[in-house]
Amino acid sequence: MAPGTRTCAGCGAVLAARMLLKATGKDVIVCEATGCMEVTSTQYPTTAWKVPWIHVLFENSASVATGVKAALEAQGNNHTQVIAYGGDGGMVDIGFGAVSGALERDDDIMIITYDNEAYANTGIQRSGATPFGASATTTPAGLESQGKKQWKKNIPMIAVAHGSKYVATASIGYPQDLQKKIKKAMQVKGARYLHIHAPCPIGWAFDSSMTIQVAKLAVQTGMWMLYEIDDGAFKRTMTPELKPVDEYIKLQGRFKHLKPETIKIIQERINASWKEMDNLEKCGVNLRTIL
Ligand SMILES: Cc1ncc(C[n+]2csc(CCOP(=O)(O)OP(=O)(O)O)c2C)c(N)n1
Repeated sequence: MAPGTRTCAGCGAVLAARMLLKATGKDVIVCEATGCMEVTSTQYPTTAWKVPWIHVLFENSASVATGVKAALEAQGNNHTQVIAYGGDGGMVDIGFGAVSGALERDDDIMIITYDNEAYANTGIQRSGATPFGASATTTPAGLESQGKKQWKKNIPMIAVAHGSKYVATASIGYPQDLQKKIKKAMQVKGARYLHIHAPCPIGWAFDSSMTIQVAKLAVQTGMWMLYEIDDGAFKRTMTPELKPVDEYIKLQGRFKHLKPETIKIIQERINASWKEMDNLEKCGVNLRTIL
């Protein structure tokens, strides 16, 4: 990824792309859905991508990646990694049918979501990955609405339920963990799924100097949990002593309307998931087998 993109100051998504490519090296083809990382990186006739990159529709990056992989195989090329890449709107919602198809067929591609928790480039509309309570332009906080009413959609677990051999969550706040997971995923044949949490200063309303701090706090409070599911075996890759979620929430304008009782609901949900993850690790259930 070349410097000089037109991303906003403090953009987490461009860091995700940079960290990803540092881990993969140059023998990759990226098939990217429309979204922030496309509009900011490829103003005609320039490009910030130093690897082959294809702009595809909002809804079909995984299908295009499958086709590219098939074409490479027909040419006898079995070394180039093909990546289906997109934001949460493109991968978790509108392109999810294509993602699901590739996972179910076990196509030999890496499917990667950079998750800025909104349809950011079109004006911060809520997506399936927007967290509960967050204000977005389609779930605004005000007298009639208290932000998003639903919880964040859990695509990593849905990917495992498709039988994916390697699924992981990552964060731009922890680059080494992220890159280790990318490298590991590259060794696996079949459809692999990685979900990278990438804070967005504009959409989440925090100062652009705080992107990494916000990313780290998401993990340290349990709002975003780092784990991998390797051949069905679930393992957290970071188990911090969880800080109160308020420390994460209070930094962001999208949550500023939340009342203490709503923050309590979020905290309880985090505590419950964390406990279930403890149980999952202790009992050693194979998720590929049971889901
Ligand atoms: C079928 C279709 N619907 C809507 C759009 C308009 N559109 C382009 S990008 C985008 C939002 C992308 O959101 P996301 O995938 O989360 O990526 P981000 O912008 O946050 O990086 C939308 C709604 C489109 N290009 N195609």
